[in-house]
Amino acid sequence: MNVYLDNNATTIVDPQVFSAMEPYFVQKYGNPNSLHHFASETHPAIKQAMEKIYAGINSPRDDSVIITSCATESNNWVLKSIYFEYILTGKKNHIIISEVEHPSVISTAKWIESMGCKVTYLPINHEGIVDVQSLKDCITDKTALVSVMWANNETGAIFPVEEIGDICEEHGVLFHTDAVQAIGKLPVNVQSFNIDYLTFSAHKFHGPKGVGALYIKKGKELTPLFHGGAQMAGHRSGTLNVPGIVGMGKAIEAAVDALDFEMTEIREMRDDFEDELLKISDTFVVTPRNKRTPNTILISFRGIEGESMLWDLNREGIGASTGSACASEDLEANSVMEAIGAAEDLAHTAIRFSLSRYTTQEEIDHTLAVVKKAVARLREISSSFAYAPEGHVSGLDSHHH
Ligand code: C6P
Repeated sequence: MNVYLDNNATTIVDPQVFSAMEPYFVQKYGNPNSLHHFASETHPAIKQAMEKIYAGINSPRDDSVIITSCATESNNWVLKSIYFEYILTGKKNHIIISEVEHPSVISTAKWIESMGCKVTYLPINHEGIVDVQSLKDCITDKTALVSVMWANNETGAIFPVEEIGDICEEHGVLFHTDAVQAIGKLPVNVQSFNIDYLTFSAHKFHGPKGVGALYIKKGKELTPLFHGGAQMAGHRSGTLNVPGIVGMGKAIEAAVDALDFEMTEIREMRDDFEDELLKISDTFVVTPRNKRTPNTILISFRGIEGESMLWDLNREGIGASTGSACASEDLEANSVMEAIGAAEDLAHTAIRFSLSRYTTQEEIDHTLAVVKKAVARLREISSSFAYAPEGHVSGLDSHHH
């Protein structure tokens, strides 16, 4: 049985999305900016898809949604523009991000730091949630940008974006949020909070890979990352990715339609799965369920190296991860667990299970059986489990049974 439980890394393309995209490869391939009849086949499709994308985040038409190639591009664009507009010009000298942002934010911030800008990395608390007080303590009128994700990809922790947006507004500071893990899992409405920029990516909600977007509030325009033929109103040049944009439109429409299902049925399936996992002795989950996206579990199994567990799961057809997919090759401790201050032996034992609307109960039952078998086998051969001292301080609440 094949079980895919790595939906925070990427998702299966919804078959309806694939059907919507299919005509735009071989049958309808005109450049939508051309003037002939080939273009008139693709131009309306772009228009319709863009309407769906605006509607998906409830963006007013006066604001901009710019299609990019991925969330990494959107995140780079915001931070680098802020560098060019505010830091390089000397208008401001400081940006703030959280210490558990995706690498596409952290690495870009580190580059900006290397160019002489002050960067503050906000800590997370024992529940894995960014600490708002520390933002209040460090924000000043010299701060150009705050960039804090809506939901964390590893733990699913939902960050207080409403409060952060308010604090930014009070100080006249721009606010960017990476909402990659929020779309399709939580209601996302750019008008409900003070948000200047919002990043999202189609392949995280059953759309195609290679298509992302950046929402930009009216009046908060950025320096283009790509100069050229002035597509996307000059914000992002390059021939439009017609099938990709059509796919993203269909995918966000379907994701919004399925949101209730995600927040009830998938949440319930996740909760039951988690209850069963926590019955295994010496297991730990950091972020409380009601403060998490409905599909995600990051769980530590004391004494079991995360990679060994993945190997046992994979042999039985199950795909999960030890944290984010892009960090999975370095065999380092889970970065969120480290940020929380978990003992190293626990930070190395975290496994992320992320469900989707395609996950079935049968798949979860199979996974549970395999996890139980793997835990027994791996603890049997684990020296760190055997020698962990009684009452070992981990920095986490334990669930002993
Ligand atoms: N996180 C994960 O396994 P791209 O690939 O550029 O469309 O998305 C990057 C990205 C940005 N922000 C967040 C919060 C993300 O979760 C991701 C992708 C994957 O967690 C791969 S590292």
